[in-house]
Amino acid sequence: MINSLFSFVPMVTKMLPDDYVGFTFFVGCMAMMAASAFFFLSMNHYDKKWRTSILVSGLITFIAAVHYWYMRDYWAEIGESPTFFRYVDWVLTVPLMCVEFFLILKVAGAKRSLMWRLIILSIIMLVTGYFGEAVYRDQAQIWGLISGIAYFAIVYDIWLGSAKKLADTAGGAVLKAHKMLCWFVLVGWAIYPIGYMAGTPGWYDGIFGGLNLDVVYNIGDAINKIGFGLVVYNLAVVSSTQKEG
Ligand SMILES: *C/C=C(C)/C=C/C=C(C)/C=C/C1=C(C)CCCC1(C)C
Repeated sequence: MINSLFSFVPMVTKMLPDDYVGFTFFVGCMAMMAASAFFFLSMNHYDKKWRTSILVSGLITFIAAVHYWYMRDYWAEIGESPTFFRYVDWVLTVPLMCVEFFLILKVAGAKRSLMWRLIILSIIMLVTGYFGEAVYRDQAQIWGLISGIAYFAIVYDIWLGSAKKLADTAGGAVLKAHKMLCWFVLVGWAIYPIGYMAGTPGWYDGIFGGLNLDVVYNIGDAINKIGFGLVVYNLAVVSSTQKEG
């Protein structure tokens, strides 16, 4: 009775000093919140044409902050990997990262078809990953492979395909920002398959079995979501000051 009356009072659970999963959920949550405040508050300070790009940076970290809030609780209460919330978060934020490519390449005439192609590839990558991690765990290797092919299609498009051609046309600060985002996708996003291999059964057990899936994913999220946003933010800063000077 008392308990349900006071159910609005936040629950606090003990965190053990060697609970790296709990710790990275906690710090990740704070980092995502701080990054969101930063992006939202600075979105109006630069050239108007970058406003939507910085807004999307803030939305990515904000959506992640809310999911981290839940995942932190889920882990503390239930002590299991919050796979469902994790993939819901990704299915919302990764397509938004694809939108960022489109937004910065718009100055070079990027078409919506580029945006949709990247979005659809990212959704294939995530849905097949979810199948392997949560639904058909004994076939994790196959689903991981299909997911990896979609991932490489994204890498190809932005590094060598149509997105790269648009970035070349744009040149200058846009080309530089595009290159940085490409590096994030090639190196930063490659952290995720490592987490996947650490958390699912397969030929790779002997290599990545010692790592914790959630710790790897949490590190990947902090690097990629905040890093991506900062690249876009930096593009707005650089190209707004260039104009004045
Ligand atoms: C903010 C969240 C991001 C940037 C998440 C990215 C996730 C991936 C690039 C996941 C990729 C995967 C593979 C390439 C194969 C194994 C399954 C996944 C879904 C972990």
